[in-house]
Amino acid sequence: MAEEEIRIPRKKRRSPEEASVDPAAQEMLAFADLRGIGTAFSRADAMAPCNIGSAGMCCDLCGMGPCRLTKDGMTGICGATIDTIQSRNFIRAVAAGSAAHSDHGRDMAFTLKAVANGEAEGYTIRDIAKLRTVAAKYDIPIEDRSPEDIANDLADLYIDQFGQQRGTLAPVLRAPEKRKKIWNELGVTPRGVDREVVEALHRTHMGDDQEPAHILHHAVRTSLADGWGGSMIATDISDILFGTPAPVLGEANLGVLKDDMVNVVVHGHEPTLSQMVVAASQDPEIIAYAKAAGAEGINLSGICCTANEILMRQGIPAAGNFLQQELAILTGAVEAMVVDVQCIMQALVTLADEFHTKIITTSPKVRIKDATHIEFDEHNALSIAKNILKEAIDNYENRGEIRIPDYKNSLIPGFSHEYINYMLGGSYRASFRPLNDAIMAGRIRGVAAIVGCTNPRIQHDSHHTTITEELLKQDVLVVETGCSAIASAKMGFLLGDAGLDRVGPGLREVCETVGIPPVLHMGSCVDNTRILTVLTQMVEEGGLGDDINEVPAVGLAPEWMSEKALSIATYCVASGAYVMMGGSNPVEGRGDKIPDSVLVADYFDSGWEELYGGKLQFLDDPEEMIRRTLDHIDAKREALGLPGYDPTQFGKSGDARLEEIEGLPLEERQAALYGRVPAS
Ligand code: NFS
Ligand code: SF4
Repeated sequence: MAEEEIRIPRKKRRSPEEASVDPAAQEMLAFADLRGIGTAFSRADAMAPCNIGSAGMCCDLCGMGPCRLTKDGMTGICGATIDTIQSRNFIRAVAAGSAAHSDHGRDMAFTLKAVANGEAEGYTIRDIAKLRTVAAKYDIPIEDRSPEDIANDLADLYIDQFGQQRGTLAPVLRAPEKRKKIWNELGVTPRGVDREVVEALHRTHMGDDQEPAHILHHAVRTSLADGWGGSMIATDISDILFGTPAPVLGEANLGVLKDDMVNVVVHGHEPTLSQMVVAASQDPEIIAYAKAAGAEGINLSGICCTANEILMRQGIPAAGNFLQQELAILTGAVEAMVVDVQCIMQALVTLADEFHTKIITTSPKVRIKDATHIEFDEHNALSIAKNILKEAIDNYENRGEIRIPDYKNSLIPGFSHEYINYMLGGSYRASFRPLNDAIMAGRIRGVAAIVGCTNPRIQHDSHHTTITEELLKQDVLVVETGCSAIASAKMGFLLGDAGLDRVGPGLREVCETVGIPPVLHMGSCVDNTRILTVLTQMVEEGGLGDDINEVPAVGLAPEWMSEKALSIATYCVASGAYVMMGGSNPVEGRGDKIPDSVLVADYFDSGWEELYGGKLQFLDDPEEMIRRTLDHIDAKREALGLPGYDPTQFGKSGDARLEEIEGLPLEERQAALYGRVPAS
């Protein structure tokens, strides 16, 4: 096809300020430009996305193709229509995302099994209370049994969820009753994780399922095996082995790297490795080894979701989110970047070649050509972690010139659903009542979950922070995970007092009373299941409807890029949520002239809404996402018969009120505070 017909947009090279809103990232991008070093940002500028593929109009499922459907009414060589092709591409992405999350969950289950049998060096069961709570949900006996015995049974049950052929995935029982009924009636209740993923691949082999709605029906089932299966299992076991998160003080951005220490950055997703690297970095023998090499010690930090795992449990700083993996290396101060699985760019190895950084792959599933491979094995994890750190320390002497941007911000992460429950009600009456009440009274207008990746095709962090900033002003409580949470952390939204002057009056009252930041960091991407749990508990608490789709809440992934994000979006929609994704739209291309064709984008919207009460939209403009978020929240409030949003009612209490009356004479101040002057 001639190039004019493909209409490749010629993109210009962006300045560092256009590429990212983060000053630390800008500084590193300016340095990369100066040195002529390529990054994902410059490569995104140089390579326009294929506008056929990006709109979902390309099929490469068989050797007769790839077939590119560029005109209305065209089909593939086999006759496949555009809606069939888009649905097949979409379910394949969902299957890959679901597989990635779930395989992580499977490895966690094997680790739990090894720990229960005393075969995993260095690991213990840290949260026995959570172990007992989770086991009890599945009727695993807990009374008079050792944690190891309970863990052994739970590990067996969880391992079985992956290969289960019939019946219902065990964690599904934790969904609201009404939701489970919908899934059962529609036939999308997931059976076994592996079964749904394999079936998704089978159905999309050449010449199989070719009815878009039927394909997408199974996309829902596959995604539910992730959200209410593999991911939920991963979160449960991470908490049991490494502790359920509670607020800790942390820091985020490249400024957490230290000029006089051995900097080791862990990047990827699985806490099994990173937790052991944390333990090894505190070992006196390793610290002495680092000192002998002339460093002050070891400075550990994280990138991507592995950063979130150790940040929310140990307060280990986050060097940045997805798009900062290369930028960390550009500082010249990273002795080793230790990676496990997912979201790791191959470009790291070539980039590291320009500096002294060692890229160390550790997963038996992930190797990168020319990287150092030190294979991780949970049976002798601590020794392996120490070896990895020694490699990094040995590399300290090779460090050249360094440039660490002087930008970092403090944050308080660690808002697991258990902690939110506790913080609202205290230990004796832990409950979601105060949260529901605050929403019902209109102090909190609604809840937005802002999650997901950063994407070099969008100004880095800009959508996350624009949307977060505006929703907070509108009294929307924001919960975040993944790279989105790191974006907000860098902007200072994850601090108690620091963020409150940027928050609407009602939400501010709640934050001051409870003592929480206006944005709650709930963990990594697999921890999006914590958000499902919170929504379920809000429903069970009463007053906000009896299913997730009735709660005034939305989900946003404003800078998505990974297939996992599509799986998350789909299971959230199937759970009843309104989900908006920012950036590329994989179902943008439409076969509007094809007789009887189902428009996939419309099906995601009104079709899914009819079935699940949730819907999925792909939008470019963050302002539009904000507008739709508020409209949706207000519509849900109205449907519940709640008072309309009225911020003028609030803000007359707490710190704001004190500030306001501080300058007044004593009597007037007392009158303002107590409504009268107390008798002396
Ligand atoms: Ni989620 Fe985490 Fe980040 Fe996106 Fe990648 S790190 S699992 S996929 S890029 S949020
Ligand atoms: Fe083309 Fe059909 Fe093969 Fe896809 S499955 S590549 S549309 S012939």
